[in-house]
Amino acid sequence: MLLQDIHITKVRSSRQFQVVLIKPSHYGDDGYVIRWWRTMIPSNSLAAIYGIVSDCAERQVLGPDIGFEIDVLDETNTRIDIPALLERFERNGNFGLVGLVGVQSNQYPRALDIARRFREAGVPVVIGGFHVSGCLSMLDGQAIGLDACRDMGVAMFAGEAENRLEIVIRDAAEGRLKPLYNFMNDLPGIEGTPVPYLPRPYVERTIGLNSSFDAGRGCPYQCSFCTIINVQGRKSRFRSADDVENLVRRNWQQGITKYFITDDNFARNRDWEAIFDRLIDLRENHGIPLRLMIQVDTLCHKIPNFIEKAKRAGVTRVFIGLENINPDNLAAAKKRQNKITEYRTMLLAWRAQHILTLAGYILGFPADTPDSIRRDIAIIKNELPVDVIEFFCLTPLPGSEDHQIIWKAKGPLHPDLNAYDVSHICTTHSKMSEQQWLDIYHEAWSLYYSPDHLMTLVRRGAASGLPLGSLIRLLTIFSTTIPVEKVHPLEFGIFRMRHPSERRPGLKRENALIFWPSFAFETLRKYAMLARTVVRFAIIWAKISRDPNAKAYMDQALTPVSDQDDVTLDLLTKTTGAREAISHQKKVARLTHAAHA
Ligand code: B12
Ligand code: SF4
Repeated sequence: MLLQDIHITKVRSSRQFQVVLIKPSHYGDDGYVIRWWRTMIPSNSLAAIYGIVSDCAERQVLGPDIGFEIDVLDETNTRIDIPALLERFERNGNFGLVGLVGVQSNQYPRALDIARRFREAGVPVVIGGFHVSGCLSMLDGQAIGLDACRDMGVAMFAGEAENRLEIVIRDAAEGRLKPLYNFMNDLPGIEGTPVPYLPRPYVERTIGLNSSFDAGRGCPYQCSFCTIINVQGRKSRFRSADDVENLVRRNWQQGITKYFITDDNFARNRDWEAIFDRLIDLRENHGIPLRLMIQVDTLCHKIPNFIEKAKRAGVTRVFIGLENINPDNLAAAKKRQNKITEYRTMLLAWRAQHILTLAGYILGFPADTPDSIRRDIAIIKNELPVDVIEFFCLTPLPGSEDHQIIWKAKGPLHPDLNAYDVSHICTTHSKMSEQQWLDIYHEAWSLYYSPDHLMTLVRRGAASGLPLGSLIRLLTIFSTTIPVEKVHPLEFGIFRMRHPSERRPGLKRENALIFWPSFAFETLRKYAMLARTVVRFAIIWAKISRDPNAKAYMDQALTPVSDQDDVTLDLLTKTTGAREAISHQKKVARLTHAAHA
């Protein structure tokens, strides 16, 4: 999108402080920024910072004579036209601030490339997000790459911006930005703070008008690959039901009713019930047709009423951190709260409410080998009633305990932060070479999304009364993104865009006469592949809708949980960890029974 198309929020006054909020993307394997015409999921980090900046503007934090102009640019769906932005800053005497928002480790190199151009022109720049916060929380204050900010004069912000952003804005307006704002030891309460919000023109850049909010932050568990607990803490902090109602009503006024609630684990949000109750009220008594996607853990079904209330609140899709089916791997990652013996009960409980399940599955835990991964995927396909699986490579993300351990031991870590996107290999594995690990990651997608299993997934969906259109849309995206676009489905969008100016510095700039024809050819090739998949699904859909017995379909995965599962299911018998888990469970049951006898 060019600058003239950008919707700019203005709070008018005689002098304007310009705020440009940029959520950087990262470079793909071809060296070009990953950018789409439209994306699937909005950036909640941008919505959160926009909400806070617009609150600062309304409160006139720079005094009554200074207004605000706020731009929001999500690079995954918007081209950052740096020359045009620089011209506008120049016309305003560089009175303003560029905020690089929600910058993850894989986005850090791109963020620095953007920052460099603004800093060369003397525009104040501040960077925030998980890379800076995670590194300052777990490393020595310089690693990894933080000195690049200091060298360029980019201010770093670690921690959360609620009640703090105005300090940065005032410093920028007075031309005295500090090198570092570190609030890591002082996480704010978020109840009553400005809520995440984006005006509709920005939301329209995502397909299906989806907005987002984080209802809470923090998770009580201690998974060693997790960055969240070291950045947002382990204590549950949450927005109140009033906050949530406020943001739902504001969005309703602009015709937006679909949300991704980005809490990593909404089931552990201490106020989940009050929030669900309010959403239920808004849906059932005030006619707001809410549709939600949430993220939960594998024990959420044990919380009384959680799944039932999720359904009534409008949840249509749930993302579950399944991570692995081998208890040895889960124990190695300190994810002992994941009990494989509960997986089927939990998945069937969501299915009973006709809610689609998407599970994250990590490849590269210590006990994994290419063969064990193939075996585990076959077990999942046959025995777990899950709809969509997303595979990730186990990655020591900066900010996690795993990363800290390797970094302290000076162990193997990929030197290019751009690779930390959980689809690349960033460290070594004791049982697989880097190539074997990468190969099995790619093979995993084709094993799960094989033509026969896609058919089975739709059959199961039809038998369980799942929304078939929605299921088929998800399966189309998840089965094609890796082979067609070579990016992870969570980074997917419609129509991959490219511009010669967006190639990573240091890589050769392609001649326009070669660049544009090859871009056109590549696009046609990809859409031909996509069309084939769409036709395949149309045939599956037609077949299943015409089948009078579709509702009666049954297989092992859909079979209700039984006492015999621990002797009949491969899930519970094929690994030593699973057998031990079962024998431990039986021992506990025996002892509990004896104690009550
Ligand atoms: C929702 C989500 C997504 C969504 C949307 C992205 C988004 N940022 O909204 C989607 C599905 C697209 C996504 C994708 C990916 N994600 Co993600 N995602 C999340 C998640 C669960 C929540 C984000 C959120 O809403 N946070 C709440 C906001 C308010 O917090 P925040 O962004 O940190 O912002 C606060 C502060 O950092 C600070 N701040 C931030 N920016 C700025 C800027 C300025 C100027 C200032 C002053 C302050 C400031 O103030 C903000 C308000 O308090 C986080 C985990 C988490 N709990 O944050 C992972 C997380 C950010 N994702 C992560 C990863 C790795 C990815 C992917 C690469 C991998 C993948 N395939 O999933 C892709 C990348 C694609 C992309 N383009 O983003 C990692 C990043 C770790 C790291 N060290 O890099 C995280 C931390 C999860 C994890 N596994 O550890 N993600
Ligand atoms: S359950 Fe999720 S958010 Fe909580 S510690 Fe584990 S990975 Fe992190």
